Amino acid sequence: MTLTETQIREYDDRAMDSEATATATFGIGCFWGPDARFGAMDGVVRTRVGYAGGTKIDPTYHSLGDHTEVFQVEFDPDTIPYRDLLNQVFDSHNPQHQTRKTQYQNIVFAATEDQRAVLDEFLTTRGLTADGIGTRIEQLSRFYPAEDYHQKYKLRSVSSFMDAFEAAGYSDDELRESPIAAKLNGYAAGHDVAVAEDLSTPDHGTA
Ligand code: MHO
Repeated sequence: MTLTETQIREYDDRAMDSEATATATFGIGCFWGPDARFGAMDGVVRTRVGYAGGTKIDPTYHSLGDHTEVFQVEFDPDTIPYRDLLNQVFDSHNPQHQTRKTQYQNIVFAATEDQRAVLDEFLTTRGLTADGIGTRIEQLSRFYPAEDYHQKYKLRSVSSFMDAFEAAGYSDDELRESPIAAKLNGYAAGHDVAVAEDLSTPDHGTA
């Protein structure tokens, strides 16, 4: 069976409110992959992809200016502490190296003083310092959400799931912000997800 529109709505109604989650933003290359991988993780409630780190106003995918592809996760810190996210991020790129193309640079945005303190402590345990690595460490000034077709990119290729969101009456904005969509996006990319609902094998037929 595939997910029903009722299951979609119920999952999202049960999910933790945005006021209760913390938010972290990272860039580690093309944003489609980490959007799916981090979305699949227990404790990650919402994800979205976008552009940040530059100065160009209202960047778009084809007119990115000096921005970088980034993904943003809203997470429950009691289930997945910021430190665990950092572990995943630093296991997924080489901090001693930086990509020349600004679009795909490795970048960690410390959103709060707390995040910055955890980051500095984390780097120390890895024998690294913020000043001594290729990875950019910055304050997030502004996050521009990417175009709809980049949001939940892997999920968009599974027509049975997309049909269910359409039946549930989800707009593109709602799909981007949907907690169950974050899980299904990870599932569609082949990651394990802890979702109680019985999921059919993703059918990558016509989208
Ligand atoms: N141009 C690459 C990466 C896309 S990513 C959103 C591709 O089409 O696979 O930069």
